[in-house]
Amino acid sequence: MNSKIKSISAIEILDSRGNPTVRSYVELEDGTKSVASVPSGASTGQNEAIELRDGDSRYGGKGVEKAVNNVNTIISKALIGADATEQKQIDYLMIELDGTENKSNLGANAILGVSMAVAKAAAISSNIPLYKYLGGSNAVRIPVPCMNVLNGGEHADNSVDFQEFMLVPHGAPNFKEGLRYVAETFHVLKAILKKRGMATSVGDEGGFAPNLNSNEEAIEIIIEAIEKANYKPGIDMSIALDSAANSLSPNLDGNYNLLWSGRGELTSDELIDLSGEWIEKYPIILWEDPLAENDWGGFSTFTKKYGDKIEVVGDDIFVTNRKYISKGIEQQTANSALIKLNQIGTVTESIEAVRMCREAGWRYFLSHRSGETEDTFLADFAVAMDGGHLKTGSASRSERIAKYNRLLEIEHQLKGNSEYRWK
Ligand code: 2PG
Ligand code: MG
Repeated sequence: MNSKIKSISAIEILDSRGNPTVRSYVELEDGTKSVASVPSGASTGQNEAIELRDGDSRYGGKGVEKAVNNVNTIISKALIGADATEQKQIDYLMIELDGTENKSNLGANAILGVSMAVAKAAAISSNIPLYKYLGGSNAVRIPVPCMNVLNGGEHADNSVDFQEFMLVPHGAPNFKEGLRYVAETFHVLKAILKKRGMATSVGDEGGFAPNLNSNEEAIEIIIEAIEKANYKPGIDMSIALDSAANSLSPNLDGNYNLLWSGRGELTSDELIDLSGEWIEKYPIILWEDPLAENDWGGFSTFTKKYGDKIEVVGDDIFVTNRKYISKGIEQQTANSALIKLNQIGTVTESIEAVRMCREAGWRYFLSHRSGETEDTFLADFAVAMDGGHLKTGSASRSERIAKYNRLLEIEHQLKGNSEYRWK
């Protein structure tokens, strides 16, 4: 095995929304070849690492030829000869090469594709599955699949305020069964919507996107589906929400507008109280971005009130960045952080964010993006990070299913040595 990097290159491909993204290739001296593709978000936090886009006439300005070119020239030149097993060294070399705080120079899309492809190449060359290569021999826990069956907000053109309504099969005995629980419920939900004459077309993450009168109606229809599928709400499976509250708050502060629910304008405190009523009433187990990214005070109040009952996850507020996660830990802003590889831009920094959460006694929730590809890196990464849960969309759209299928494969390969538990 000679794990020295022989060549690095990239091309422009399309993501699941038909927008350009970066695909990177790494070849090692021993002949190992790997490929990785970069995801892309729609409801992004202000402080995310920068996706470099061309801003010219191609693809409405969304082309990534500049990022591709940065891989093919600057990054490739700097990394040839480096040992692919030195992930941290390679990632920090790219960070240094970029020289900015948000990777705006080379582009987080350029850097992440290489970072992921390097990890894959090192795993292949070492003849170890990626999840074990990144997580060690104790990486045996398959995450509970939080399946986003109903889409709203910026991920669909319907009249639902919250972005994601997820099914969480924490009562299943293993991943295979958990996936079956939620996929069956997804089909029952479709039948219910159909029967009511509602749309069964899907949003960006593969969940249904019907027009509904309120967030409560969305939750209630999902509970009905759980029961009709013969599962017990709160016992076999619960509900997780991502309000993606940035999209409810034009100034990203303490003022909200639940446009579609007919609630009108709400202050941060009013929204927190309303959320509390729903937490009382419904089997909600996790709530992501219940408030907007600049509403740090609201987040802390929310966590103080409900953090002992549910997992409170910060996504846009922390952007997988240790700078913001550490502030959150200090101020008890939440009790969990969403981890998205492309929000920070390297595998190493994502691992460091996970480690920071773990050391603080926080949970961390591994996540895809709404714009995805067929790359299954996330599935292996989630097992490696041992976080106990992940979200990677619904039971439709192959870019989502690919990750679930990879998790089925990992569980199968572990031959009864795998674990499956919510906490
Ligand atoms: C989110 C994500 C993923 P996006 O808000 O958590 O579900 O959406 O990738 O559009 O930021
Ligand atoms: Mg989110």
